[in-house]
Amino acid sequence: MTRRHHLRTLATMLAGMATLTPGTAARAEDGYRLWMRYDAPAGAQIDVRGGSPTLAVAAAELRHGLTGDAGPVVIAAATDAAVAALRLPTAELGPEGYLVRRVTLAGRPVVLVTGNTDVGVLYGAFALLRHLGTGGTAADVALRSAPKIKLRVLNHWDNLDGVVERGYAGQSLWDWWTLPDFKDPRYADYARANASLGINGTVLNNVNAKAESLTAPYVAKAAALADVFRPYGIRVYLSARFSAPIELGGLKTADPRDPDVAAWWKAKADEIYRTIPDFGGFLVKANSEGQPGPRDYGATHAEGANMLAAAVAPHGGIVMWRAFVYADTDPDDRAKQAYTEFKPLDGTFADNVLVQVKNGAIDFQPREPFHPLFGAMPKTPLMMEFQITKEYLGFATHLAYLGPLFEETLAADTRVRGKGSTVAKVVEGALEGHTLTGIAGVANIGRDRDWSGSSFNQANWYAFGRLAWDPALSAEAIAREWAQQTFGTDPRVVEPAVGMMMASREAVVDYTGPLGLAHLMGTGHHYGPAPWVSDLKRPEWNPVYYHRADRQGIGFDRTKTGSNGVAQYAPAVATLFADPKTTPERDLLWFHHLSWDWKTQSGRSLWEELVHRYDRGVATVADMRRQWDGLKPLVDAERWQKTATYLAVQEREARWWRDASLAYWMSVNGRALPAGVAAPAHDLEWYKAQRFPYPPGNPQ
Ligand code: GCV
Repeated sequence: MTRRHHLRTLATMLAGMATLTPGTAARAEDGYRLWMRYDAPAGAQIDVRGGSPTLAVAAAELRHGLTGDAGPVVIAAATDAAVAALRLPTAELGPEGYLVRRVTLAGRPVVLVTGNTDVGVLYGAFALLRHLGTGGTAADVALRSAPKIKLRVLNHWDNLDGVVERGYAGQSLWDWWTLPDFKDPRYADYARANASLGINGTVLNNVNAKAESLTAPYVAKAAALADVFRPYGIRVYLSARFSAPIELGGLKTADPRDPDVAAWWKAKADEIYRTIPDFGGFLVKANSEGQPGPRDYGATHAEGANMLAAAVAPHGGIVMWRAFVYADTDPDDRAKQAYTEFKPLDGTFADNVLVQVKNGAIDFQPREPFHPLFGAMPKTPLMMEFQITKEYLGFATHLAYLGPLFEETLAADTRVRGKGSTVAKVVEGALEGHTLTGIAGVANIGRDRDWSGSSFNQANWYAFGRLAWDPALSAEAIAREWAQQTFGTDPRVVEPAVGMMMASREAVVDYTGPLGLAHLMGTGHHYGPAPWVSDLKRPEWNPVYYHRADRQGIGFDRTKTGSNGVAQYAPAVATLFADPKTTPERDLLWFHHLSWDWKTQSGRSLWEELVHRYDRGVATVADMRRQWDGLKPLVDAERWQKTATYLAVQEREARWWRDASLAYWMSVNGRALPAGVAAPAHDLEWYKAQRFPYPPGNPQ
C-alpha cells in the first residue's frame, strides 16, 4: 500500500469512527446497531501492540464494547516479540484465524487477542465481543478459529441509480452521486458489521452491470469505499459488463479471442489497480438473461473468464464467473442447462477463476435440491452463491430465517467421492484440494435505518457470514447467538425467538410451494402467488412450466421418463432421486410427476398432503405471531411493533398464497377440499385479477 493510501485510509477510518462513540444514554432501538448493541460504559483497558489501521479499529471496537470487568486486554499480532515468546499454537490459524485466551504477559495476567495478521486480530476482537454478548465471561475465555473458506463475499445487486435489484431495504447504501467526496459514516458501520462476521469482500454493483461502473469516475468512487473498508479486511470487487470494450472502448467486438479486446481489459485492470491497489477482481454474469458474453461470439465461458483472469492475474486478482445460465434457444429442462454448459469446461479455467454456482439449479426458490454442478467439476473451484435478500421468500416483510436453508444445502451429500462428500466440502475445497475457495451471498442491505428491512432479516446477513466462516456451524446455534446479541440474553426472549426463526423457512415453503413445488410466483416482481401464469414469451418463465399440473397429477418429471435431470447427480444420489419412494418428500414434485392420489408418507393422498401443508404453513405463521405477542413486555417497543406489524402482513399473505394456490389447483384437478378444510376466501378469478404496480426490487 502506498503512503498516500495509508493516510487516506487512516483519515477515512477516523471519520467513520465518529459513529462509534460509546455512550450510556438510552438509544432508540431502531435496529441500526444490528447485533453489535454495545452499551458498555468506558473503562476497558485495551493495550494495542502495533500501529496499523486494522489494530486501531480492533481497539476502538473493544473500547466500545468491553467493560472494565473484562480486565486488561492486549491485542497484538503473533509476530509481536512478547506474543511470539509465549510460543502459542498460532501456526494453524492461517492468515485470518484468531486466538483469544488468558495469558501472562510481562508478568501481568491479561486476555490476549492475537492472530498471524492484524485482520486475524480484528476477527479475534469481534469473537471476544460475541463471546461476551452471548453470555460468556472474560474469565473463561478460550477461543480459537480459522475460516474454512477463503473468499467470503457479499454481492450487491445495486444499480448506479440507487435502485437495488431484488432489494427490499430501501435505496442502495452506496450514494454514488456524493462519492468519492462524501464518505457516509454508514460505510464504516457496514464494514464493522461485515468484519464482525468475517466477511472479507464485497461486490459493489449489480451483476446486471452497466459499463459505466468501470469508468474512471466510478472507479474513483469504488476506491473511496475501498479506503473505508480496508482496515476491516474487506476488499472491493466489481461486476464487469462483458461488452464494456465496445461500450467504453469503442471496439467493434468483445470477442475474448480478439487481442484488442484482451488488451483493453488488461489496460482497464491496470487502471483499476492503480486506483485500488488491493482490488479483488471481477464478478461476471455472462450470456444469462440477456447479458452479453463470450457465447455471442461462439467462444466458451472458459475463454471469456480466462481472458478477464489474465487481465487481473498480474495484480493477484480473481474472476468469479457465474454459472447461472439458461437460454431461450435451449428447449431442455432449465434445471439442466448450467450443468450441460459448464461441466464439459471443467479443467479449462485459469487458476484464478472461480465458477459461482447458485445453491439450486433454478433460482433461489424457498427450497431447491442442491445444484448438480456441486461435485461435478472437480478441477474447478466452485463458489457457492446464496441469496440473502428474500426475493422468493416474502421480501422484507415475511419472517424467514435462512440459516436452515443454507445449512441444508451445505450439508447435502453429493456422494461424488463416497458418503460425506458434502456440498460444504466441495465449496471449502477440501474434497479436491483447492486452495482458492469462495462463497457469496446476495446482500439484503439497503439504506433503511435497520439496514435489512426488518430486525429478523438482519439474522440472514448474520447467518450467511457465520456459515461462510464455518459451514459446519448449526443454523440453530447461529440463531441463538444472533438473538442473544440482538435482543439480550434473557432466555424468555431468546428461546421463543429461536423457535420462531427455526420454524419460519419451512413455513414459507409450506404456504408458497410444498413438496418440491417451485417458481409459482407473480411475473416480474415475483410478489405473491400466480401458479396459473402460462402466457409468457419464454416457456421457462411460466409457473406452469414448473408444476405441470393437470387433471391427473402434478410435478416435473426429471427421471428417465422426463428430462432425466436426475442423471446429472452422482449415481448414488441419482438412484435415490429417480424413485419417488426414495426421494426425500420435501423434493418430491421437483423430481416427479405424480398422481393426485399418490400415497405420501403420512398416509394422505398427494392432494390431501398438499392441502395439509398449505394449512400447516399458515398455522405456523399464526403461531409465530402469538409467540411474538407474548414477548411484548420483554422487547423494546420500536422493534417489537415493527415485527408485530410485519408478522400480521405475513399471516395475511400466507393465507393469500394458500387460498390462491388451492383455488388454482382445484380448478385444474377438479377435486374438492378434504372435509373440514376452509375454502379459499375468494374465487380464482379474484386472485388472478390482483395487480401490484411498483413493487420494490423490480427495476422497471
Ligand atoms: C440479477 C433472478 C432474479 C434477477 C437476477 C438473476 C441473477 O432471475 O430475478 O433479478 O438478476 O436471478 O441471479 O442473475
